[in-house]
Amino acid sequence: MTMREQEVGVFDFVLLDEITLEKFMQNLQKRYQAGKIYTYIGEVAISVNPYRVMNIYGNDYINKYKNRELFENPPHIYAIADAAYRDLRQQNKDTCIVISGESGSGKTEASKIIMKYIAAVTNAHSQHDIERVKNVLIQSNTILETFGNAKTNRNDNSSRFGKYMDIEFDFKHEPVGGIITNFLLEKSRIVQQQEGERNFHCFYQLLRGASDAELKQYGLTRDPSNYHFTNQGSTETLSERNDYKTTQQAFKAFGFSSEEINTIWRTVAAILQLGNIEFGVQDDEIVIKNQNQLKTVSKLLCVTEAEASTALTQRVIAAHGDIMKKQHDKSQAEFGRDAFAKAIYERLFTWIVERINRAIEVPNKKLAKRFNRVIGVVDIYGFEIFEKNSLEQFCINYCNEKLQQLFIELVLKQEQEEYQREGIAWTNVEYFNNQIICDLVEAPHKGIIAIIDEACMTVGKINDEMLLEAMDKKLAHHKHYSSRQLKPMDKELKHKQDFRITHYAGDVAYSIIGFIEKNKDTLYQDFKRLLYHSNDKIISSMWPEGAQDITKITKRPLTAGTIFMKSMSDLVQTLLSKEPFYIRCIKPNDSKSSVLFDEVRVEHQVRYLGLLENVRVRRAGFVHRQRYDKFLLRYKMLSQYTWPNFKGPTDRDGVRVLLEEKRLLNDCKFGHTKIFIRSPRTLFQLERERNEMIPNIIIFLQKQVRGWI
Ligand code: AOV
Ligand code: MG
Repeated sequence: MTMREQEVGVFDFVLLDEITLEKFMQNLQKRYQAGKIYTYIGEVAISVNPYRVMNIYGNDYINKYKNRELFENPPHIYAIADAAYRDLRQQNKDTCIVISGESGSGKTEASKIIMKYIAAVTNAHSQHDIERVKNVLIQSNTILETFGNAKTNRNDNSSRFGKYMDIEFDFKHEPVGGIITNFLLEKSRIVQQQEGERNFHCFYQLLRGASDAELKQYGLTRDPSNYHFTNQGSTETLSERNDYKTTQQAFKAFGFSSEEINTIWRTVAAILQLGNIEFGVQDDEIVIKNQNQLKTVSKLLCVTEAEASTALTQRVIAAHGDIMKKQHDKSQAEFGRDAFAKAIYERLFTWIVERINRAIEVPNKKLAKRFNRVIGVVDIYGFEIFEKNSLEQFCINYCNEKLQQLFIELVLKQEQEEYQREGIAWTNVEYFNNQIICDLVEAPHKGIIAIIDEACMTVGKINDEMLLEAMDKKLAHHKHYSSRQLKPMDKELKHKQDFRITHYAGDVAYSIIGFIEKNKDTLYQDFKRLLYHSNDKIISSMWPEGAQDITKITKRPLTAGTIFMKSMSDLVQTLLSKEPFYIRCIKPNDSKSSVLFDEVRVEHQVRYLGLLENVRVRRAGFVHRQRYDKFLLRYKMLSQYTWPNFKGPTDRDGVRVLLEEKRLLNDCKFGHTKIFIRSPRTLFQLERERNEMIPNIIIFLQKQVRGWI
């Protein structure tokens, strides 16, 4: 080990003397403490959240990494972004960058750093359109975070939706557009927040940032504790980077009209006001207790008070062609109000994403034809465990299983394929395959989602407990499933409604309560009709199905679980069609500290992310591989036979001659197009000798320029 390595550790885990968990942890900790937050495993970047502003993302760094090979500079996320962009350019391939890690590990920050890099390295002198696209790609994050992120107990700026973004390039490899796909927004947060958590950022931005006049227009006061939807968890002010003003500026950058901006904030206000509507019972009739509140909500949503009142207190049912009205009881009315609030927000969010997409889509047909390749960036919600875990966490954690599965498949497959393609023999490395957990969730008929769906489709009253019984029956023998009924002595399963999944990243106890309802995601038709008839054209456009004739609605909508499962499968297909790059994020501690390296927490993540296996796979094969021509170009000064130029027939022969002279042949294998080097020492020897030669080379070149040789 060199002096420098003793101080800052090795930059690539494959260079460790021994691949043990202990050595791995030592290296990670050493680097973290030396302020080196990135380390490689081959082409995979490990990133440890620094929880402080790092001075490593400026233009000087961008220039340093631009157009460079991974090993030419210290590890950095810019190097991965550059590799993805270089592959796209040089090999004309679609690429993608998959960022994974648990909640608060730094995925969203990483995705922003990548966007910033790609925007910076693409040609700065090109036409207006390209500048526009670059700007909006970056600005889109501001808007998405305002409406899709919230403070949780794990992360003050936690993504509560999944995001996949394609950045589209034309044949000159300039960005010409983009498209964002969003996955399942955690909308239950609108009506309920756990202790210490907040609603989506936009509510606080509006209350704290809008002018007095605006608030008056919306009938709002500044204090979030006045609103049921913002006073259940925490009402604290975060030192938010994005405030109301920044969001407004981002809207303008996208060319949102003032009408559109007005509708957005008015809708946010309407949701806050809707949450304060209270119901009572008078003479056996359901009534709205605070009529003033109703008046405000109606005004904000541009519907009549009478219609709003009807939709909130009764529903119209079509049975055998007849139309009947049925009064809600109090709990139905409250359920309806909450479902309505969640749905309004979800539609607003989807509308905003579509509106952003319209602004960044490849602008005209001519350009569309020239559009050529994409880089996809995946930033999802990270694996999370809370005090109470429900269907939302179940979906989020399942999504993380899927990405882990992809990593396992591709990182191993890629290696294997490369060795095969190049005609090199190798042995497999053992690893935990989480396919079994994916199956537990998604298998047709016997997976958890299928069992929940079956319960939701069953006519008659099936409650959550009955669903749990059905799950217990079908899954009793599954290694990764357990429940209180099956294991009465298990202390972690506190309630009889709890079941547990042993995820790749740890055990999570879910409460079955609410699963059926959340999966059905019922919203009374009455609300759809109400908003379809809103005088606000934008709001109305979000509810097209409100135009349907009630007697003709027969189709049962897909369940939330099935929609999510399908979107995950689509995402995986999309990623499989691209050349993947990985960033694996690690959370160093649970207290957002910039100095604490919690060994237990980190070790757990290193284990479940399969990082050690990743190093072994990388090592069992070869630490380094490079095309013959490139290899020769880099090291030809090391041999008199190859310097200044190799005169033999092929680059491959040149590489052989060079390695033979250096007595390194034993450590290398010759593939069809690439040279494979087994041990890091060989690579280091070559690099060291090259560094030593460089001064001589400079003198040589100077002499040559002056005509002395
Ligand atoms: P996440 O995306 O992985 O969680 P974030 O990217 O939101 O996590 O990171 C959480 C917080 O850590 C950020 O708000 C920053 O304060 C800090 N942080 C992360 N990366 C960096 C960095 N490179 N430099 C400085 N600070 C950083 V979640 O969305 O919860 O799964 O659903
Ligand atoms: Mg995030």
